[in-house]
Amino acid sequence: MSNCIFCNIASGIIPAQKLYEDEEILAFQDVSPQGPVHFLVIPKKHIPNIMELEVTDTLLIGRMLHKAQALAQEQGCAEKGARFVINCKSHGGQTVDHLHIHVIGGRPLGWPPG
Ligand code: DGP
Repeated sequence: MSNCIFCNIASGIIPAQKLYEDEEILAFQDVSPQGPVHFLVIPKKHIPNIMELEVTDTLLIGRMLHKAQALAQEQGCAEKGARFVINCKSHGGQTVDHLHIHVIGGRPLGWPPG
């Protein structure tokens, strides 16, 4: 989608600090980090949010989660862990309407969310 920020990052129109890329998925640093570690994992194809995920996307979302885990480990989160978050629509606090997994770590995080 031409007016989607993350589609434009995936296609290289908008620059980002990329951590990983293949034909289906992209991981990059969040522009507004909420911890020493904060990156996003997105599908390159435009899926607006997790409510729109299809059963045919099962392998894709599995690969995204596995890549989120691997990158979190690379960034030193294996021992103490991290937060893996998918915000969805207005009540979930989603601000960019392109499915993304947040990985936030490097410090203790509070729970429950406000
Ligand atoms: P959410 O609220 O779950 O939709 O999170 C969207 C995240 O996307 C938020 O943490 C900030 C990040 N973000 C928004 N615009 C950009 C951008 O242009 N570049 C990068 N790297 N991150 C962005």
